[in-house]
Amino acid sequence: MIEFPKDFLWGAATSAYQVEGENSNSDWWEWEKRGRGKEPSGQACRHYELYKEDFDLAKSLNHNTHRLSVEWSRIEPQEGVFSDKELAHYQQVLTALRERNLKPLVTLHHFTNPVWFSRIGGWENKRSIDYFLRYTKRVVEALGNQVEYWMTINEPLVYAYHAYILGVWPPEKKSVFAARRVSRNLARSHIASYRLIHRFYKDKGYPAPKVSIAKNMQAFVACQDTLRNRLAVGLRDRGFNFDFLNCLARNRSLDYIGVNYYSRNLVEALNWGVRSLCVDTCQKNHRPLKKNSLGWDIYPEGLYQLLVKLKRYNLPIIVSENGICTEDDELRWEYISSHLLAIHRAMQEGSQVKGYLYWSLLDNYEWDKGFTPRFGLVEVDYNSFTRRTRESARKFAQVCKSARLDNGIH
Ligand code: IFM
Repeated sequence: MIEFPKDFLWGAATSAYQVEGENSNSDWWEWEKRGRGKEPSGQACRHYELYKEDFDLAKSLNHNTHRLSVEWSRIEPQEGVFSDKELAHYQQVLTALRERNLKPLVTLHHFTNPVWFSRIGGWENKRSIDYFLRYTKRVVEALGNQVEYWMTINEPLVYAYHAYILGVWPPEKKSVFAARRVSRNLARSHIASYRLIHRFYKDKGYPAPKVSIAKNMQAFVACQDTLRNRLAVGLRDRGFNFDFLNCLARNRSLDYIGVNYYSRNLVEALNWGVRSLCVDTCQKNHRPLKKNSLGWDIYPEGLYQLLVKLKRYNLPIIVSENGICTEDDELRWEYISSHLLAIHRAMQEGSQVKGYLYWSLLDNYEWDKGFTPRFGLVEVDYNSFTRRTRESARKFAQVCKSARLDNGIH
């Protein structure tokens, strides 16, 4: 039996666009209307109306924390025009969480933008930093009295990679230069927002907030131990996992580190070209592992290794996303429990992990992959919008309640 600290944060995460439904002022909505992606998000999980029921479920599963995002395109549907109605909605959402003793962790940007913002160049535009700052200010003024934990931006490099290099998300660009501009503007926006949020809390006399980003991290593993693969692993680990965090840490803009971890990238660089060193993965099914329904390897060891490496920042860590899409609920529990064991092992070695948030509370809209991948602790029927708690969610609920997990050793 292993034990976690009594004050550990336990819960799940969602993002507005993936669960709320009808986010019709967003660039994603417009993109879907043009027939892009697998299917439109439509009503998603109708969480915009059903949030109280969903938080009742989280409460019944012994969660004490919930990560959510607020939707910029609802709050500022036109440039400079803020919606008091939508801000009031999110105030009610936060009140509903607090009434259930669920600590909110609020993300300001989770992949989607207002249409007006994307029309003026989105994150490529230098002025994106000012726009994001103005939005942050309004949100923090409206919600600051209810929030201790903020995440400014979710997975900045995943966003830049999909939208500006692979070109599979709006605005479908394929330019390394554009992606670099975007990631630079995202980093600057975070740093400016971090400072604004801290200043606001100080001026109001509120206790200091905790502000970070959600950083997607991957385990890069050499398929075969060759010099070229080792070089490729080093480049990817640095470029994808650490450079962005290093920049934020240098600018003293992290109070904790949010880690989103899912899988391993099995590196096999086929030649010495930059593309090969940075992108090629093993296609020969060497070193096979169990996979989720999207084909991602299940590799808890990678989370352990990353958490140990993150000790270099000497900051608290929250695992802000970790989860599996699968039709096999036993595999879901195997995934959760093995990753919790990995976290505990890293904590034994000095990693300051303070919480674990499963992705996701509900089955939801998985971006360009549509509704097929099932990540939820709770199953959603997309015809009737009824919810059904999965067995894995009940097992996880026992851990949340007792802060203990059976590791087979008694
Ligand atoms: O659904 C996404 C989420 O929006 C960001 N992190 C990864 C999840 C699973 O792909």
